[in-house]
Order: sequence, then C-alpha cells, then structure tokens
Amino acid sequence: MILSLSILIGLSAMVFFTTFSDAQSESKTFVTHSGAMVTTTGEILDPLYTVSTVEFDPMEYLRDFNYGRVSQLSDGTTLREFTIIAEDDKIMEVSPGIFYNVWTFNGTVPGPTIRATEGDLLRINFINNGSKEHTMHFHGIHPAGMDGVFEPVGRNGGQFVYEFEAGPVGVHPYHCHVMPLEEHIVHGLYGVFIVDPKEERPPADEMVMVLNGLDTDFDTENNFYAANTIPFYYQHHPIQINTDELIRVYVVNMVEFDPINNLHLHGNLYKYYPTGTDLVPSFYTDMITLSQTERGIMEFEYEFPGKYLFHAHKVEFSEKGWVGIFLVSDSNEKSNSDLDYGN
Ligand SMILES: [Cu+2]
Repeated sequence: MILSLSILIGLSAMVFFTTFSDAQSESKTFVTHSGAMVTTTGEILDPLYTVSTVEFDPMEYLRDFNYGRVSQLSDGTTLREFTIIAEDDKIMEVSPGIFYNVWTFNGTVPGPTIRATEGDLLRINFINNGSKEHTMHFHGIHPAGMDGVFEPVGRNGGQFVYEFEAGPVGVHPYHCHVMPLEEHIVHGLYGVFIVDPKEERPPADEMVMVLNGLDTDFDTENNFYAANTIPFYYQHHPIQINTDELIRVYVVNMVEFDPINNLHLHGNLYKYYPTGTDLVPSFYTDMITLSQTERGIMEFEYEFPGKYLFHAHKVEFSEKGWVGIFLVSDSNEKSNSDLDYGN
C-alpha cells in the first residue's frame, strides 16, 4: 500500500516536472483543482479559477470615459451616480496561454474610468459580489467615512454608498483598500478617476493609460508589464492619431513590487502635469518616472506622420509587454483623402 502510494507520488512528480520543464510552445492539457480541463501553452496557470472568463478590449478602454447618470440637485449641483460591482472569480487570458485570476470592478481590469467636473457630487453605489471583502478607496479629498479603508464591504452582495464632492482637479487612482492590500491591488481592483476643471481643458484626443504589472506566478515579482493590462497590445494594435492634433494622455502607474516605472515617447516631447492638479505644465520632457500610484497628464502633438514607439525605458518592462505604438496620420492627407471617393 505504502509502496504503491510512493510509486504514485513519484509518477505524479515525474509528470509534473516533465510537463513544466517542456518548451512553452507546446499545448498541454491540465485538470484543475475544480476538475475542469484547461489547455494552455503557457508556463503559468492559476488552477483555482476556471469559472468564467473576462473579455477586455484595450482599444475600447483607451478612450472610454464614464460620466455616470447625471441629474441636478435643487441647489444646482450636478449629481453623478455610478454603480460599481466588484467580483473576484474571473479568469482572463492576459497573454496567449496565460490565464490569470482577475479581480474586477465592473468586469474589467482596470475598472471603468470615472469622470466628473470639480464640485460635482459623486454617488457611487458599490456592490461587492466577490468572495472576499472589498472596498473602493479614492485618492483625492473626501470625508474619512468615505475613504474606503475602515468600512470593509461584506462578500456576496455587501453594499456601500460612497458620496463626496469631486476634487481636486486632476487624475487620481481608485482601488480596493482591504488587507492584504498588495493582493487586492495586483489582482486588478483599481481604476482611474478624472476630475475636470470647471473651465474645460482645450479640446484634445484624450486617452487613459494605466501602467500595470501581472504577477502570474504569485512570487511577488511581475511576470508581465503593460499599458492597459494586455502585454504588447498597442504594439500589435497601434493607437491611431493625427498630426497637429492635441493628444492628452491620463497616465496612472499601478505597478506593484517594482519601485519605479517610466514612460518614454519617441520622436517627440510632451508637456507634463504631475497629478494633473495644476493647469500649467511642470515639465517639457520625453521621460517621466513614476512610483506606485503616481500619475499625471501628458500633452503633445506630432508634426510628422509615421510610427512612433512609447514604452518603459526600464527595458525589462518593455520587453515583458509595456510597449506600444502611436500611428500618426497626416491630417492634411487625411482631409484630402476624405474628398477622394476612389476609382
Ligand atoms: Cu479587495
């Protein structure tokens, strides 16, 4: 009995090591802890979660701003209401063959970009449909009871209403603040909160970039890096912009474990507004360095059409996915070609 058991263990170990030491290019089928069959070419698999998958389109996320359900209070204040649902049982194929258990606000990582004007009243109906306690903690100015730290919201349907005035002007992160905090953040419970000044910024092609890392093997080191979650996405799907058009990027660094991240833009420099709290730029540069939750607003225009990289100049990060391309079209040619109906 003992002998057959030890043979069984030995065989299992051999299968295990054979499977995991093989080249990644070959597909393998695994039986997960829950009994499901998963086929993957990746080295890393979170076997606990195979319940449902997440669809996330980084191109759609890039320019998607959620202004909430808008109404007017009797004193003229604009009320913006949002419903945010937390879940923690989804898996997402973050890279071909790499399945990762994501914890989500409204089904995606990052969660929706919440946007308001300074002085608006925000009412966020938070529902925790997760299996663990979660909260929403906004960076910015608000009363202590709205800080999402000391009021954990219970699992399986717990609710809380966060209500506060939007401010200050700028770009801020929001994230879950339940312990162990690192775990709740790295699994994806974060998003961007933009507060516009009452006098609007000049019109621009606006976009959001959350710089994030993915620790898919739980060793408190990131295996992948990205702008907006999917490694290499904007390299394979370049972001289309036009010459002589103001581009405004709200950038937020949510990478954990590594003390710094950075952002380098090719063929250009950008005006940079740290935290976006000031309407006058602090820097004119092609390189910013960001620590955890550091963020700001970048503004630039391209003079020359073509393909331009943007990426972490910490090369390890760019080689593990944090790299993208702006594909700049000539505005003049574009307007000319609009008149050309083909032949
Ligand atoms: Cu949480």
